[in-house]
Amino acid sequence: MNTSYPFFLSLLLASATVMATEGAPMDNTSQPAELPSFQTLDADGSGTISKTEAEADVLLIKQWDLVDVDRSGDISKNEYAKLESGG
Ligand SMILES: [Ca+2]
Repeated sequence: MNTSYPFFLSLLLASATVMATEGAPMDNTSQPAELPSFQTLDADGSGTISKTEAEADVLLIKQWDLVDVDRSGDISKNEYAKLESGG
């Protein structure tokens, strides 16, 4: 039985580490993940974020239809501010 002990112990430690990582106290599921600033995404400085510019950020392009509220095809500063504040 002695020979199997170290293996068992390392297994125990490994699963404890996984649980510690997964059980982190911060729960971000309902919050928008970190977003770049409007200025960062508005690469050409036009004052709106085009769909091409939005492609620089996976999270933004995923939510494009939600963010582009008026379906103008661009994201205005106001629309982006709403996304940043969580809707
Ligand atoms: Ca732009």
